[in-house]
Amino acid sequence: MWNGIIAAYKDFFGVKEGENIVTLNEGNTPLIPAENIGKMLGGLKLYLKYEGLNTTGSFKDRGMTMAVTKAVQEGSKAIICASTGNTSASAAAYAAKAGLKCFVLIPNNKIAMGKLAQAIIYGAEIIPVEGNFDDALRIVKEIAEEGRVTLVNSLNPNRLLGQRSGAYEVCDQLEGDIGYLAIPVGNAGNISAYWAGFNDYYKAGKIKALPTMLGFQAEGAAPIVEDRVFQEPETIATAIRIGNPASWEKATAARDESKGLIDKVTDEEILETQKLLASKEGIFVEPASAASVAGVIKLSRKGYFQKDKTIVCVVTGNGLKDPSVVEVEKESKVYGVKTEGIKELIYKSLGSEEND
Ligand code: AN7
Repeated sequence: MWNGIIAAYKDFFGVKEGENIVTLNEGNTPLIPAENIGKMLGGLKLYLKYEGLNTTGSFKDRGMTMAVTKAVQEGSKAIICASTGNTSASAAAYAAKAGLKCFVLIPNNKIAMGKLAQAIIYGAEIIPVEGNFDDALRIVKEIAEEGRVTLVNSLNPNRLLGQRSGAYEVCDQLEGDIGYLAIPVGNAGNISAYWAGFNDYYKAGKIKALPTMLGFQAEGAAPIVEDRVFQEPETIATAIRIGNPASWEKATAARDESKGLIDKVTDEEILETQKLLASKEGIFVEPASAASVAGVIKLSRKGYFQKDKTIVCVVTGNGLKDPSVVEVEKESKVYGVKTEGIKELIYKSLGSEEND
C-alpha cells in the first residue's frame, strides 16, 4: 500500500520509524505520455505529471504533509496561510486530519470556487483580504512571527522539502534521465523544490544528468520574466496571480544552474492549451497548470527542443477546481432540450444519414 510521500522517501526527509506522520496518502501521481500533443509538435517525447490526482487535487499536498507533520511534532495547535486557493485547500485538509485549527487568508473574490468550497468543507476559518495574494502573504508572515500560529506557506522550509518528492517520483517513473522539466511559476516554490529534488537524486547517483528547468508565468503576472515586481498582477490563471514571488531567488538560481529559462505565456495560450490537454489527451487541468504545456508549445515552435530528450510537464492542479473557465451553460445547450429526434442528431454528427 502507498502510504504517502514521507513514508516513500523517508531517507531523504530524515523521518524515523515510529515518528507520527500526518498524511493523506498524497503523491504517487501518474506520469502520463502526451502522445497526441507530442506528435502535433513534430515528434516530442512529452509526459504529463498529473498532480491534480493528489488527495486535495493539487501538488500542494506534497509540502503540506511535511509542514503539518512538523507543526504537530513541535506542539503547534494552529496553522495559517495566504493562498490563491490550492494551498488553503491543502492546509485545511491536513489541519482537519491532525486536529489543528486552520486560518486561511485569500484575495477577495479572486480564487476558484472549487478551492474555496474545499477550504470551507474541511473546516478552515476563511478570512478574505482586501488586496491580492502578495498583500495576504505579508499579513500572515507578520502574524506567524508572533509565534502563536505556524505559517504553512512555502516560506516554511518543510513545504519545499516535501515538494521535492515530485522530482523523485518523476525520476523513478522514467527510470532514467529527464531532458527538460516544464512547470508553472507563481510564488516560485515548486520550481525551486523540483530543482532541489533533482539535485538530491543526482548526488545520490540515481540520475546521471540534471534536467533543464523551464518555468512559465502568466503574461499579466510575470515578475521573474520581466525582473520587476508586479503591483497589480492579473491573469485568468488565478493560482499564479502573484506579483512578488517568495522564492524568487531560488527560482532564478534553478533556471541559471540548469541553463534553462523562465518565460511567459498569455491567458489566451493558457486557455487554448487547457482545451487541447482535455480534448487531445483526456487530461483536465486548471488554467495555471496548462501554463507549463503552453510554454512547451511556444518553445517547440521556435525549435528549442532536442527531440531525443524527454520533456516532463508538471500539471499542478485538477481542472475540476475551476469549472468557471469552461462555457458549461453554452456548450450544454447546443442542441436545446430534446424529447425526440435524438438518434437522428447523433447519426448526423457521425456523418451518416443511414438510420435503421
Ligand atoms: C495549480 O495556492 O500559490 O510557483 O496559494 O495552485 O510553487 O507558487 C498556488 C500556486 C502552480 C504555482 N499551479 O506554484 C497557492 C498558490 C497551481 C497552483 C502554482 C500554484 P508555485
